[in-house]
Amino acid sequence: LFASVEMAPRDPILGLNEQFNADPNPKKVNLGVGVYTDDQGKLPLLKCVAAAEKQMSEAPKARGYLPIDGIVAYDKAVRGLVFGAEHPAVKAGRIATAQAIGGTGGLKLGADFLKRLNPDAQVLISDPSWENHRALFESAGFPVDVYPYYDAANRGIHFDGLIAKLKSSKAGTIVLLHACCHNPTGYDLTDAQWDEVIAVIQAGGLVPFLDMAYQGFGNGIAEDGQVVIKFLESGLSFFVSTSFSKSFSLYGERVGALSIVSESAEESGRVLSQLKRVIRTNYSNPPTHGAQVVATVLNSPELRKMWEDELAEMRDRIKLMRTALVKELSAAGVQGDLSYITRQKGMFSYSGLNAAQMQRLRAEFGVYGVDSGRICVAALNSGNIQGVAAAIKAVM
Ligand code: PLP
Ligand code: TYF
Repeated sequence: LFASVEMAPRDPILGLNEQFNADPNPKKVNLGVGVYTDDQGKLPLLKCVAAAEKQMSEAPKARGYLPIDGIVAYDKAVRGLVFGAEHPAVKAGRIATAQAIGGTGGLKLGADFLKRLNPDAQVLISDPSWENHRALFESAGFPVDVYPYYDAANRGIHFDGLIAKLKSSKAGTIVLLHACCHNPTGYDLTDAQWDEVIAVIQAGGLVPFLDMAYQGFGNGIAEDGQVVIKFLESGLSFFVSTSFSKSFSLYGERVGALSIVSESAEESGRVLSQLKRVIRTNYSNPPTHGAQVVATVLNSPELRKMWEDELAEMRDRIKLMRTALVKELSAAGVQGDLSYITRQKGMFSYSGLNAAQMQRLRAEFGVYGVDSGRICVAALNSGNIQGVAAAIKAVM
């Protein structure tokens, strides 16, 4: 039966973890996968999460099947977080939100739904993007092309190229956009650039799909969410996938959501009914624990405040590491303008190092980053940063 099955290539990022774990170097540093660790190099268990779990364990509940679209209080809390509980679009019932298996699950639900709705559409992702974007939309049956994004020469965004590509795309083209903290480059559009993107999308009849995997890691929860509000105010119909993997440090619980903004409550009802069909034929209904934790935190003023503070702490520590990296690289003798490191947002820095240099970093120094040159600055800490800076200098 399986004689003709070929070995599939490893995930370029998750595959690095296996290599890292097998490396006997005691000084090894994992800057590959996008996971936040604290200054002790530990994956944090947020206090708000522990408190919610304590509450839950003190009043243990039997676990029946959840509704197909997930915990009602969770969906409502996510909608409030992403769009604002008081926004007229929310109050008008124009936004359907369904619990999903992580941000990846939210993207896949949206992709499967869109395939049924508009089977001949093309999908555009940024060049470069999170590797899984292409794979995921291709596996849903779409041809996937790219829009220009990273401008290596100027260490920023190739905005003219992006706009030109959108302008030349057919109506109905699905455009996947990183709402904040672009993975892998760390470069985000400015407010004015978002306005222009929205105008072009609107004029061309394109379908926006926002991927929000790092809300709160850029400038703040509300600040990072402003992009979603801009789309909402434009009157467009669009998709938003949400991930709480990073913002709640709940990677393994697979907590996410898909929200679909439509034109009326009536339309939203029909859209949700079709979305539920996609869910039912994939996994029937979602799991309880992680979403219950997030709902408990978001719906309790006290725990929510705790979460906002803990998220701010993660964001501030990442910013501190960016400044420290600039300082340590300079101290190690790296010349030139390093300000791009502090201009980038979120967990990642596109270092500009090439694949050969990244491979040397791994082989000679035990510093694991992605071959694209991406390093996870959220995994730097006061104990490893000097060594990392010296290693980078050595391979330059
Ligand atoms: N989208 C982007 C841009 C990501 O970096 C990630 C990272 O994991 C995801 C989506 C997926 O999130 P999750 O781990 O919740 O599935
Ligand atoms: O880009 C990252 O590192 C994170 C984690 O297939 C990740 O988004 C990486 C690869 C993957 C799933 C998650």
